[in-house]
Order: sequence, then structure tokens, then C-alpha cells
Amino acid sequence: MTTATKVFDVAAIRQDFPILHQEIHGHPLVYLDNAASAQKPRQVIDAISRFYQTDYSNIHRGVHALSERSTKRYEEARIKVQKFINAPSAREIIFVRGTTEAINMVAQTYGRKNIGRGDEILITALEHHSNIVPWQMLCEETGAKLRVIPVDDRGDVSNFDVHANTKLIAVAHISNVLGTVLPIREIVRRANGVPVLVDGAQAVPHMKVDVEALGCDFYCFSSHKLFGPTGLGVLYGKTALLEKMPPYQGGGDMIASVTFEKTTYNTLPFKFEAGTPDIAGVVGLGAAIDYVEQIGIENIEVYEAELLEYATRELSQVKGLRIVGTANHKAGVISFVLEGIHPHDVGTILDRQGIAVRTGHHCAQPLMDRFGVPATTRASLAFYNTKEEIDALVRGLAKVKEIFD
Ligand code: 7TS
Repeated sequence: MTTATKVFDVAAIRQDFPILHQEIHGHPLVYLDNAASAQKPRQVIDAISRFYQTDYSNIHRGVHALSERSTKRYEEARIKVQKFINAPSAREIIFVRGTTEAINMVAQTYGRKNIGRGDEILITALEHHSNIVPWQMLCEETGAKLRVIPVDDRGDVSNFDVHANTKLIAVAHISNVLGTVLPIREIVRRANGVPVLVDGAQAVPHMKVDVEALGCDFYCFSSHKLFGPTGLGVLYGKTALLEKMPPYQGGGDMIASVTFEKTTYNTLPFKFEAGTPDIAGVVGLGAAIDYVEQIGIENIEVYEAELLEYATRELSQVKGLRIVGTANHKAGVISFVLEGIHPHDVGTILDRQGIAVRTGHHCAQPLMDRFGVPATTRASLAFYNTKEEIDALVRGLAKVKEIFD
């Protein structure tokens, strides 16, 4: 394979995404807000619709045919997730509401049980709020301390010095603002046995993730960024850790037996899935994984790298534009500031031209402070984006500048 385009028919792929074929304010939609959430292919929308029309019922209960079918579909999707991230066992795949809930769950179960006064939780300066605040809450509750590894001017993070009192390391796999890909294997190596949680919200849709090869202890991601439905995410955890963790929520499905005197808990992964889960969502996530695998995550990675290189080159030529985040190993996220123009104005004028980008602090306020900007404009790529759309963004920015000149 010499170039991604040989194996990758972006025009055909775009046909799978109904939402992309519309006009916004009289212009063709250019959707460059994929880091916030990705669009859904017909295959996912249809799978959910079909499931509700033919197989739907509650799961893990009842002997009737629909319940059995629903349970089968739900558990098959769990195995798809397991294989997709190469987890050793499906028992290690826990369905939650999203990355945010996955991190909160680890903080409230593993964290409360194992982290106390005088201990330290290590994070980096480029984390999303959802990988900062749950740890701050835990620190407040337990008397533990948060230590933050700095980020350099390019957006790289190094110096993962682990102290004797470091009890947990929680790091993003890819920064949602800078696009930096963090060296997880190296971090795990340096952790020297201290559990490592990886916030993979921005990684799973864009690169091959193999939790065994990474060696991390927990890995979290959201379905909606992986072209699947909203309100659903995954926590992967190593069996040995999950088994020792208390349940997160109590309720139906997570129990083995209940009396008023004593309740015993279900086995993994059900111990952590109290109540009726997002059954159709899980089926939809399974369809999203099938879809991504049919294209090939490696092909996606190659195509997006090419697109990122093109976008970086083109945007760098826009006068007065400064890209925030220039790490060597980057994924398809480009944050930038335009001299003298507030990002909200940039975003609004781009929207008038049908171009969707995100502006603001991207739920990473400490990172904005680090780079001395109140906000940025962010274009974030997916495999259905094209060079023509990058050209439209560049033209859109010329218009922004024209208005402000
Ligand atoms: N971690 C990272 C690195 C993220 O980028 C996000 C969401 C989350 C966690 C939280 O995911 P959720 O699905 O639980 O909400 N990031 C963004 C973003 O960049 N713009 O909108 C949401």
C-alpha cells in the first residue's frame, strides 16, 4: 500500500452517512467537529431501528424468545468490543454511559478503596475535565493529592516520574485539544506496576487500540465518538483489579442474591451494570465496530494522517493563524488561534458558510491557561472528511479575516 487513497474510497464512504448530504445556511455541510461527536453511518442507524422492530426486549431475564434474542445481541456486541480493543476476556468489558462515567466509576470504586491520605494521583496537563474533576473529587474526599505532569510548548508530555506514593496514573491517549498521541506503553513501563488508566475517548475512533499491547489497567471510551449511538461507553479493566473493586451502583442485574440481611454481587462484568442498560445502544455500537472494521482501522489511520498533514500545511499558510499543538506524533485534531479575532467569532462566521468547528476551551481549561489563550478554534477530522473540505475551511477563514479587516 503506497497511499491510503488506493484502498480508501472516501466518496463511497460518504454515501453511508446521510447527515453529511445537506446544506447549512445555503452551503454544503462541512463537518469538522468530530472530536466532540462523530456522525453515524446508515449501517448503525439501521441496526438500531431493525433491533427495535424485530428483537427488542429486556435482557438477562425471562425465558421468552425476544429476551433471549436481545440478550444474545447485547452479549455479542460485548465480544465485538473485546476483540476490537484486544481485551483478553469479555468479562473485562463493562458498558457504561460514556468515558466520563467510566472514569468516575474507577475513581469511586477503585479509587475510594485503594487511595488515601498522603497518596498521589498522577495526571497530565492536557487532560479533558472528565479526567481531572473525578480525581479532584476523590482527593477532596480522601486527602490524596493530584500531581500534574507538565506539557511542553509543542504539546508533548514527558517526565513521567512515578513516586513511592503514586497510587494511580490517569492519562489521555490522545489530547482532544492538541491532538498529541501520548506514549502509553512507555508510561505503563515507567509506572512499574502502579495502575494506569487511559482515557481513550479520542483514540479509539482513529487508531488501532490494543489494550494488551499497551499494558494499561483501565481503558475508557465513548460510543458516540466511534460512530455509534450516544449515552454509551466502555470501561475495560483487568480482571484482577475489577474483581477486587466494590460495585459502583446497586440495583437489578448486579446481584447474585438479595436478602434484607445481606446481598451478594454478580460476577464480572454484570457486577458493574446495575439496572436496564442501553440495550439498543450496545447493539448500535456493535454495528459501528463492524462498520469501522469493514473499512479497516489501519486504513483509517493512514487516510487521516494524510488529511492531517494536508490540513496542517494549508492552515499554516493562513496569515495570522497559529496552530496550538505541534507534537511529532499527532492525530487529526487542529486547534488554532487567528490573530486579533475571537474564536467564537471565527466559529460563527464559519458556521454561516456551512462549516462546523468547535470553539471554546474544549473542556480543558487548565490547558488553555498553559498555552495562554482563553479559547481556540478546533477542526477535528474523521475518515469521511476530504481535502476539498479542508480547502473550504481555508476559504472560510479568508472570509472571516475579510470581515474583520
Ligand atoms: N476524554 C476526552 C479526551 C474527550 O475528548 C472527551 C470528550 C471526554 C473524555 C468525555 O467524553 P464523554 O463522551 O463522556 O462526554 N471530548 C469532547 C470534545 O473535545 N468536545 O466535546 C466533547
